[in-house]
Amino acid sequence: MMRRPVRVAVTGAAGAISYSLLFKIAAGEMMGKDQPVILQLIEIPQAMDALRGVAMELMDCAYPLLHTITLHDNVEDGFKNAHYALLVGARPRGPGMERSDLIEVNGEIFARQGKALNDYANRDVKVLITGNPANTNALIASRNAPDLSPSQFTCLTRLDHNRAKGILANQTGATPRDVNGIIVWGNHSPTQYPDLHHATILGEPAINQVDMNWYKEEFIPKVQQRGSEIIQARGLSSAASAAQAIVDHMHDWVLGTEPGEVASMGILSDGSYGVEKGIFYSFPVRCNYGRYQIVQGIELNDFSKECLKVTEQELLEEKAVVNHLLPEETAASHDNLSICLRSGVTLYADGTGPDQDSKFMTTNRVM
Ligand code: NAX
Repeated sequence: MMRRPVRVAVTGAAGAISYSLLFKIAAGEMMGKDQPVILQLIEIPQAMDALRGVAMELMDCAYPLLHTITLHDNVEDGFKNAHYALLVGARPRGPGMERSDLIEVNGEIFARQGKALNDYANRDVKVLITGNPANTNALIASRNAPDLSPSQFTCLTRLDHNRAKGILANQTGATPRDVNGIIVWGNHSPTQYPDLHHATILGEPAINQVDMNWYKEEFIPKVQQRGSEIIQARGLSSAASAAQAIVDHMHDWVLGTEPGEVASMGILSDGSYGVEKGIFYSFPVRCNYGRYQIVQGIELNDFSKECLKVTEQELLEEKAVVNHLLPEETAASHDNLSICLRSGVTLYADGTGPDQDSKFMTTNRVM
C-alpha cells in the first residue's frame, strides 16, 4: 500500500543546487523509495519563468513518487502545511560585498521565512537551512518562529562532513564506506573544525593511519577551503555535492543514522562540549525516530578544544551582527533547550515546556 504523500517545500528552487536536489527528492533518495512527495517550489518573482522550466522537467521524468508540484513566488504560500522545509535560496555575495553585508541582507530574508514557517507550516515541520551564512540564518529563522521548537531547525554542515570523509578515503586508499566517525564542529565557514580523532577506517583509528603533519597542515585547510577550491576550478560553486549533502542530512534525520555511525548537523547548542548556548553549531549526532541527539562523552585534546573555540567565537560575532533580527521573546527558549529523546518531547529548562510531573509523561511514548 502506498503511504500518504509528504509536503516538501524548497526555496531557491530554480537555483543551481535545486537543479540537482529536486530530482533526487522526486526519485525517492531523500525520504525513501516508498514515500510519495508533494514538492512546493518557491522562488523570487523574477525567477518564476525559470522555475516553470524546472517543473516541466520534473514532470517529464514521470517519477512514480512525485505526487504533485506547486509553484510559489512567496514563502507564506509556499510553506503552507509543509512537513519539511529546505531553505536553499539566498542572495549570493556580490562584488565588493563584505561578509557582514551578506549576513545583513540574508538575515532579513530568513527572519521573514522563520515567521512564515511559524504561521503556515505543519507543526512538526523539520527545517534545514542551506543558504549562507547557514548557521546564523538558521538562528534568525528559529528565533523568529516562537511557536515552533528550536530543535526543528538545523543547518547544513553535512557537505563539510562528506568532504572530510571523501578526502580522507582518497588519501588512505580506502573507500568512503570504510570510513566512520568523522566529525565537523562549528560554523559552515573556513573556521569549521574537521576532526579525525574519533574517525576509523575499517574499524581502526584513522589518526594512526595518516601523518599528523598532513592532518594539520593539509587536510584541515583543504576541507575548510574546499568551497573556494571548487569555485576556482569550476567557475561555479558546489551544487551537486551540496544537493547530495542535503539529501543525506534529511535522510538521516528522518530515517535514522546507520547503526554506530555519527552525522554532523548544525543545531542549536545546548551547552554540550562547553559551546555557548544560543548559537547554531555543528555537532556529532545520532538520529532515530525522526530525532537527533548529540553524541556525548567524546574526549577532546587541547588542539581540538582550541579549534572548537575559534569557530564558536566566529559564530558569536555573527550573532552580534544580526542581534536586531533576534526577537527577545525567543531568547529564553533558545538559551535553555534540552532535548529529551526518550520521550520525544522537547523540554525547556525555563518551564515553558510540557510539565515534567505530568502522569502522562512517564512512558516512552512518541508525541
Ligand atoms: P543560486 O544562486 O544558483 O540559486 C539561489 C536561488 O535562490 C536563486 O534562483 C534565487 O532566485 C533564489 N532566491 C534568492 N532569494 C530567495 C528568496 N528570498 N526566496 C526564494 N528564493 C530565493 O545558488 P546555489 O548555488 O543554489 O546556492 C544556494 C545557497 O546555498 C547559497 O547561499 C550558497 O552560498 C549556499 N551554499 C551552502 C552550502 C552549505 O554547505 N551550507 C554549500 C553550497 C552552497 O554554497
